[in-house]
Amino acid sequence: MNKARLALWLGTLAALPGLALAGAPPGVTAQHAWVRYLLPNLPAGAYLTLTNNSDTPAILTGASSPACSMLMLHQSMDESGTSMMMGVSAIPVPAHGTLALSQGGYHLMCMDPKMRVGGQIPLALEFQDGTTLPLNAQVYGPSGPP
Ligand SMILES: [Cu+2]
Repeated sequence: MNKARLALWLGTLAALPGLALAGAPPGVTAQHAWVRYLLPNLPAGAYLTLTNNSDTPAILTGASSPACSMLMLHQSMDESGTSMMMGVSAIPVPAHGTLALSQGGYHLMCMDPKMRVGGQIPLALEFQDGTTLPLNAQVYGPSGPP
């Protein structure tokens, strides 16, 4: 399907009464999602790899989970030898590319985590185009995956 036809098709869908244009971002998948759980009163980092097989960049703009009071987009950086992290508003996944959310880089931060080691938690990743990618993340303790 070419771009004009795709736009026409999406427009037709959006015009149908009561049918919201949601669903997963086309061509975007998540792999190896996991959470490092420490203690209930400490934020838990969530990590995964995003693969974008589409022709356009996929811009991650938000995340949520019932296991977290907030699931924030974070970036770690080295500031003169000290590791810092800050909130970011967007994480781009390049067209036909992958992006690893990892320790020391982009990651998700789960505030007030409600989970147990060995379990799984559901996450929802929200993209700029209004699509949402649901996935499950495996919960590990401080040492992470084996
Ligand atoms: Cu963080």
